[in-house]
Amino acid sequence: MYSLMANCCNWLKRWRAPVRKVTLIMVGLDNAGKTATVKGIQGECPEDVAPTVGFSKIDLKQGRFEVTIFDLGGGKRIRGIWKNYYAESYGVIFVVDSSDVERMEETKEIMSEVLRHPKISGKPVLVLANKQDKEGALAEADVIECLSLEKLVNEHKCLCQIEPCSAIMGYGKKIDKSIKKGLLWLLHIIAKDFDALHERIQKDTTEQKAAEEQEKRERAERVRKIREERERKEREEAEREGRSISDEADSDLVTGNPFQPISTVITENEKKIEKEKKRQREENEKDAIALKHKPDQENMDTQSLNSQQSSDCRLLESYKSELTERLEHEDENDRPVSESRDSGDNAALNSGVENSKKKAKKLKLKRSHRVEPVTTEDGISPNPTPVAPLAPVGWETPKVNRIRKLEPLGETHRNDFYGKPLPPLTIRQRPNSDTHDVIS
Ligand code: G3D
Ligand code: MG
Repeated sequence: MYSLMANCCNWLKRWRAPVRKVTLIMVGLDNAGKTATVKGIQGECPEDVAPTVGFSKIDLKQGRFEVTIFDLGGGKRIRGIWKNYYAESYGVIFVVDSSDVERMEETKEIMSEVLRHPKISGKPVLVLANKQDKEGALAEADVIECLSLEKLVNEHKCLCQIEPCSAIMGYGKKIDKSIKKGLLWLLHIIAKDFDALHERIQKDTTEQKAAEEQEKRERAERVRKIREERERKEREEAEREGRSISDEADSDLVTGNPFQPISTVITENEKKIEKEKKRQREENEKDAIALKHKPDQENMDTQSLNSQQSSDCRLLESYKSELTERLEHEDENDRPVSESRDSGDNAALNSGVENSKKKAKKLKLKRSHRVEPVTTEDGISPNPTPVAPLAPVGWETPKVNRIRKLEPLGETHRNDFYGKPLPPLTIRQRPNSDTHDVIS
């Protein structure tokens, strides 16, 4: 009855105990049987295993423990990574190939190296004397002797247990009992001193992280210095070869930060445009100055242009004079024959008696449209006799002989004086003239 109650209390204690996460490392020489062992623990067949590159990790649950085992590669070149896992490790599983007597010395050295590391010393160690199924395998006592195990563990204050086993004997529930026994022993020792171990591991991992950060910074600094040195050498080389530094500046522009605020980009563009405008203004001014000092040939061209304009003026004047002549001629025709003979007298006084009021009114209306006669410079005298139809001013007509009756500009007359159709009226814009139409 008493023992039953004690068992119940123990069960309750275990049930109420918190889940503990424990990390273990599995180390030893290559080919010792580490991967085969973890596979067997995990429940996989340990027969077909490949050499471990780096490390492999398994997670398993054992009682109130959540166990993580790091199976670290045992090759000579990879052993350097072991120390990165020491800080977080609660205990060590050291696998020995008991059948490989030749490598016992090497095994001893490696074990010594591991146990004397400050992050391992004082932690529990499980030694698995593996491959006991093989012929010629060293027994437990021989392994202890070959490795000077007692001395080592005492030196480094590590609690130790050695288990002769065979990893390929079975896996899962049928795993070699020695392996299972050894694992339980290790977890038991860890559980006994868990708080102290946990505190140490926390401290060690914090220190290790700080050291890693420091190393990272130092590495970055080393890389920066190497890069600076390389760039300095490249610059010196470029200077020796005579390459310009502006090329490097251009390359800086290209490799500059492309993500700039839009306001900066707009301001820069505006400055560029302003600069370009200024440059163009200066060029125009230069051109204007150069034109002033051009040779006489251009002056001659200008003179010919002016003469052309004066010719147009003369043409216009002749047109005006012709128009005046025509109007006067029409007036004379409208007058009575007696008056037309005596044109020198004051016709207005006499005609008031002889002509009707209607006639006078018509004459007045016509004279209101008259233009004062102008004597042309080239001596062309207006010819009152209608000979040929007048071409519109602006056409290349050298001489005006006859002016047809002036008509309102709004009306388009298709026929000339003789009833022949006229070409369409074109309006020529004179150079430097504000008016669009010479006639207007
Ligand atoms: P390692 O991880 O420590 O490097 P492995 O070693 O687990 O890869 O095993 C290396 C070789 O030893 C494997 O054989 C494996 O089958 C074998 N081995 C592991 N444990 C035992 C054991 O207990 N007995 C015997 N007889 N052999 C074992 P291969 O041929 O695959 O290289
Ligand atoms: Mg392996």
